[in-house]
Amino acid sequence: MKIVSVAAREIYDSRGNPTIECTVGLENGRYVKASVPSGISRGEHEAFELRDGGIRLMGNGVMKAVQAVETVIAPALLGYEASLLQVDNLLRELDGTENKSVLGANTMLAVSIAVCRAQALAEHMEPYELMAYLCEFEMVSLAYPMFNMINGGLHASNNLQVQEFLVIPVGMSTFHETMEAGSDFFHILKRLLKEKGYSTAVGDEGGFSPAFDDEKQALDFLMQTIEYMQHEYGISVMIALDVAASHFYNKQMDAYDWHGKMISSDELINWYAELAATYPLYAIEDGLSENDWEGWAKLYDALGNRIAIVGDDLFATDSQRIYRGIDEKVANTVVIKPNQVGTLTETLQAVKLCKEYDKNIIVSHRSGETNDSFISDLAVAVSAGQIKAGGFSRGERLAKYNRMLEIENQLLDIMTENE
Ligand code: 2PG
Ligand code: MG
Repeated sequence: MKIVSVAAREIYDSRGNPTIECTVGLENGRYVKASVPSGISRGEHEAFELRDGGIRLMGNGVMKAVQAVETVIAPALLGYEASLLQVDNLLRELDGTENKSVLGANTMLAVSIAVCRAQALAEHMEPYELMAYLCEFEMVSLAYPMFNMINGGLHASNNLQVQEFLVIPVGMSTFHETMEAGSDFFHILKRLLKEKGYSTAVGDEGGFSPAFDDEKQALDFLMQTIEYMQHEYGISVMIALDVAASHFYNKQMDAYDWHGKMISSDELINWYAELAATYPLYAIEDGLSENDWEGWAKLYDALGNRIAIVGDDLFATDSQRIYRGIDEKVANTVVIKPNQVGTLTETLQAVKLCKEYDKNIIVSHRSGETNDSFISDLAVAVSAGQIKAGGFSRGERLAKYNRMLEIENQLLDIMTENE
């Protein structure tokens, strides 16, 4: 089916910053839309995000991106088949750079996702079905949710340097049940915080952001909630941390600024080993800086057989960097974020590489989000081990989890029809 219109506009994300939304029209008279997120703890290896600069909207406007859609991309796509792979190729040709510095990864991704939805619509498929089909994956599965219960780092204004304290309820047989456990956890933690006089205001990703002095306090509150969940409901819950360590790494000193003290990667690794011995720790994401390959190899060597060592800023959804990581044995899990790379085709290529080398995948949102729930379709399409979409508050976070619930219902319906 042919594309008959491509339009874009500037909308606002969950932090009140501008972002781009793209609308694609098809010859059957139907329209589809997509909008893209934006991170604040951005890795330096991510593809280029096109913003206007200047004083309007503090330089963050995306009218240049809107214009790129309307003057460069739309004329090239009109009359073109709504085919994700072909359109992504064309987008990359039109941009012509490795890091998307002409059209912008944000611009390209908005179009790429809209076209994926358009093709799915034309072929009477759900977007997750279409992506699985394009990748030749024979089955799809629902990822486990990782709920971000306490926000720190650049996502909150407290003293926590670790950016995300996530929890993973384990042992449930459906996404619905896991969501119930997540909801209970969130509300029990809220009650505990209130009882101790802490703020229950939330950070950028919908987890609490109390004025804790240090990481231990956050972990203690999580442990109290975990014990309660175990005792009252018989549910086990594990912990994961996104340290986002690039953001307190000091290049000049080649050391990490940890609560005002300069420490080495070895010292951080020792702390992680202590955490792994003390807490029900499932994963550590970005435990070291995005360029500290040597440190990563040591971290993986020390803990890779016990917990998930997860690369986010380190890999930036870039197949070359993922390949280097496989070669240098630095991680067993890769975070996948489409806007780090700019097109869905490249995102799916990164996924395929991970699968070929048996690396687990976590599909992730960004800290600045819209209500677009596309990453849920992506997580299901690629049978990601986990999906990271925030805490248990803020509509733009729940939009992703709610789409997972919807997909679970669809898959259950298909299973019962086939019985
Ligand atoms: C991360 C992300 C999402 P940001 O580091 O994993 O949680 O944060 O979008 O700010 O880069
Ligand atoms: Mg991260």
